[in-house]
Amino acid sequence: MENFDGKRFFVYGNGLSGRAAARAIKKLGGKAKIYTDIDGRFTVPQGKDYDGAVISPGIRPTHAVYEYCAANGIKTIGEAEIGLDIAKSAGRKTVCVTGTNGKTTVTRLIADMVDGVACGNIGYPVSTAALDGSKPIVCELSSFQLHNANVCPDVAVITNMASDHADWHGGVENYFAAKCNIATHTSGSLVLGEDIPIKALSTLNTDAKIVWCNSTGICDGAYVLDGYFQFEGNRVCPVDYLRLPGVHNLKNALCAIAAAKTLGAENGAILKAMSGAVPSPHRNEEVGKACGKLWIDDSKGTNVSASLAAVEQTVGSVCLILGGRGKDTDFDELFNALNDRVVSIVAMGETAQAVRDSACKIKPQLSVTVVNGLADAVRAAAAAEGDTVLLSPACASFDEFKSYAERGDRFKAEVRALIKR
Ligand code: UMA
Repeated sequence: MENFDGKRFFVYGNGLSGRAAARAIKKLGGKAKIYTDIDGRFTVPQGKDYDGAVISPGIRPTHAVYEYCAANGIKTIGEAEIGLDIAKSAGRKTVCVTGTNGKTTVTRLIADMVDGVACGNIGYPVSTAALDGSKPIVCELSSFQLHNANVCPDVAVITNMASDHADWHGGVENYFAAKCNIATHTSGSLVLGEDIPIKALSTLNTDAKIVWCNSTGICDGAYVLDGYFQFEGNRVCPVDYLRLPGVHNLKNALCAIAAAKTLGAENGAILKAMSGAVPSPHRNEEVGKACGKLWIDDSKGTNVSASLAAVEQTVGSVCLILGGRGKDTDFDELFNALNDRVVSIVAMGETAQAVRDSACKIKPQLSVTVVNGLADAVRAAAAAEGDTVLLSPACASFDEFKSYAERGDRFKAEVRALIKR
């Protein structure tokens, strides 16, 4: 574990993870001063004799703070890394979960199965969870948290991989490499979900034991057979016990079972977690019926693969609301794979024109309406073709909102206003 005693660190970023890192360093006997951009500009830390720096996950690899650390020989460390070190040195089990989609669902399922604490990218910093409790740590880690972190959990999990955050990482290859970094330093186990293209694993370099998942046949790990979730030749529980809908959730459950069984969880605890699971908010959440249509909030669908999965969950004809802040998003990939039940598109936000151009090129039969923001999108969707209106934008929300949650809440409020009319 990093020795912070008497050491001087600076922390860059005054958000959740920055404040948590500063607190942890101080608790471990070190000194930490927090800096953040002022008026969008890098604030040069005072003094030069730093032993290290903690850079918040939201700060891009191209930010001047990284250049500053490299030029001054200051090593960087992630907040999650500090938290995992604290937990491990207290003898607690650690699980790290990453992937393009399903991270939060899998993290919460594993935490329930092993009676652990869910933390990390879900909004509860790992170092806070490590300092404040004694249960096993089950943390969700984003590619932002993994791109410069040396984590070595007992069990690492990659749920699936598809294109996302290419703009942030400077290319999708770097995004995949960040995800693979979850297992670089672990000699424990690595659970691999079934939807991971080989090319995404090209930088995987690990001594971990691979635990496989398969929803359609036997494998060396977790799989579905004869209506049961099974692990390494033994029945765990009937598939029917899983309360979360859809094939993607079946695959999420397999990843969770593989991790929990690797840590020695009892079948009873797994069964309880599966039957008590509730869908995350803004993830295929039914809002209600208005204007003769069913409205579904999937604001959490912020990349192409998540939005395609959300469409597969729907029934009947669909009006799909797309667009927002792009992440070098490939809309051609989306339209090439889009289910023909989608009959109309409402394109909103910064990427509205790109959505329209791609739709017209690949699926010219679709009716496409371009609008400015979410309120206009709801009005346009009410008048568009489709039995179901699905908000699953395949884009980040930051062009109009602070988070996908705020976007989803606003969508629900607009729909509820329509219901009342
Ligand atoms: N800042 C700068 N310069 C920049 C960017 C940020 O100075 O260029 C400063 C801001 O002024 C602010 C601080 O950095 O003071 C914010 O830091 P942050 O953006 O890293 O946010 P935190 O509040 O520390 O929250 C982070 C994660 N945020 C991001 O990765 C963007 C949270 O994930 C996470 O829950 C939290 O740590 C605890 O681990 C959020 C997220 O959006 C939910 N994650 C992305 C996602 O899920 O898609 C990856």
